[in-house]
Amino acid sequence: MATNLKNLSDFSHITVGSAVDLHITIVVAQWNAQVTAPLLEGAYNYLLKQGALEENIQVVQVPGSYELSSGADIVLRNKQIDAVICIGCVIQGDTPHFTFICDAVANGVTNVSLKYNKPVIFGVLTTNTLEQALERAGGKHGNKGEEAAVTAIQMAHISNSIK
Ligand code: DLZ
Repeated sequence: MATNLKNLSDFSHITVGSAVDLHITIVVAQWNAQVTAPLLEGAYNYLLKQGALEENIQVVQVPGSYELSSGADIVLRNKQIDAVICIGCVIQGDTPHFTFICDAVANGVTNVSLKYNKPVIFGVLTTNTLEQALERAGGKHGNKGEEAAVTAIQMAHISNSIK
């Protein structure tokens, strides 16, 4: 949120805020569904907890993380919404695919966000093992889908407040 700060090192004004008036789309990859399903649940339930209306949350499935940015592009081209959350999980394998997919989705998400001037949140786990991914999808390291929803709400408010 834009604010005039007397103390420039005070970051406490960045709160999560309400999602009551927000329209948010979650684009989720089907690859590694045992990880992306709990991430999706974490994001969706957090939006509801912050007051978002079910009818204002759309979920769009795409095949893999590589397709997340084109999924976000399709959504933003066709719908007036406040933010997109991209959820995926890329797990390191024996071939260089990991690097290609991670680079593509990270750059793609940034580019779509800048193209439409809308928050597009990177809720993609990039891990060495399935175990590490599960630990971050509701396990001992929390749920990164929920964290992506926190960021989406914060960025939507920032975006909507600066005109
Ligand atoms: C092909 C592929 C591989 C090997 N691994 C993953 C992965 O770990 N996580 C993921 O989300 N997607 C993977 N994919 C699928 C690609 O993202 C993409 O769907 C295909 O390459 C088709 O463009």
